[in-house]
Amino acid sequence: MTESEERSGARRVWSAPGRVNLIGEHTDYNDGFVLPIAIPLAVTCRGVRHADELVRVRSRQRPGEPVRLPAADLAAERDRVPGWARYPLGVLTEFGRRGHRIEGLDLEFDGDVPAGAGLSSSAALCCAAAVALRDLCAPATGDRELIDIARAAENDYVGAPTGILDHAASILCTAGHALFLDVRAFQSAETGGFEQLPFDLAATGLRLLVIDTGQTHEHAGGEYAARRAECAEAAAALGVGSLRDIGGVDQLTGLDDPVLYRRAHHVVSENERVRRVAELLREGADPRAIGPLLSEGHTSLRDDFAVSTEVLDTAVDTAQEAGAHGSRMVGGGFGGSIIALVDTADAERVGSAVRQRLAEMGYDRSRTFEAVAGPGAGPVV
Ligand code: GAF
Repeated sequence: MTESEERSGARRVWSAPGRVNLIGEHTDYNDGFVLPIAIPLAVTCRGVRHADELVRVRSRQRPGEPVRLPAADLAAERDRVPGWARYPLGVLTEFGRRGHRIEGLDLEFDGDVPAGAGLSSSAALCCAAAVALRDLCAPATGDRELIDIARAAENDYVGAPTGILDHAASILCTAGHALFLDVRAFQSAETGGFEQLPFDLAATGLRLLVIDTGQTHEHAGGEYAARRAECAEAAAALGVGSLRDIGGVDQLTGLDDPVLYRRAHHVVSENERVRRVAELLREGADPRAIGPLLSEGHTSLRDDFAVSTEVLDTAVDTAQEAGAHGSRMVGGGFGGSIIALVDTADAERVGSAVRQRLAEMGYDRSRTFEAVAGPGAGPVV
């Protein structure tokens, strides 16, 4: 922004999308593989710098909860700011901690990624703030650092112990592609570690439906952290740094604890599924071939990782019975959304069969939309 724009108060707008993960759940914090696409739901940030030292953040979804405080007090005031504002303020704090001068900012957020739906609304909020802050205050910040800033904001300021899947998806995804991310390779080098794989379902008469069940979840809750701890315990029992180091489920035989065995079995088999789906997309196979792998992923999340719910299981079973090629819960679990890979001709029927079944279970506010792989975060031109 030029000095005259700053004086005239011209605002600019940035946008960061939510995501669905085609496959690869609970693998990111185990140094493994994930395969998300950006969805057409996003958080926008309208921002401008000011000459004073106050930070102001507002959300159109929380009109009664604006925050206004001196930039120097961001860390100290953390417990007094409303929950939603901790995401952008965490990003500001993290930029400041890394030596950037953060002061005199006015940021207004808006968005349509439903909260608690497993579609990464919190990472979209962090990433919208992160790309705005980069352009307003720290233009040399690269994508890798932006992802790390957004993750650190969520882990340290908000207190949700997530991995990097959601932030990486929001920053790195590109339209028409699925993002194949090797988390270990990405985090241990300055370049590489990811690949954009063509993902154009319409061309083959397919659609990816997202059905938000209306059963909401929270990651700051204890179950997500408990699964992380169990994975770390399983890796330690196997004598490896992380479950990524286990090449196949046949190498789990030394793991005697039945719960740790199941957790590790999910992660190791899920990494294998991600690689197989990536390979199918890379070689241009008919995307119907990925359907059974998606459904296997759900069974593994339900039986081995124990993060599904009766509502999610019923939605997935109903989609499969109604003719989906594959279906699974997405995100961390304990509620949220499912995806279903369907022939275009079956989309309406599958969507309404699931919605009707959910309504019978008392979830009458479910919603369905089509996920077309969209662009990642950046300025809105
Ligand atoms: C949540 C987390 F934020 C991600 O880091 C990831 O672990 C996901 O759950 C499960 O794959 O979205």
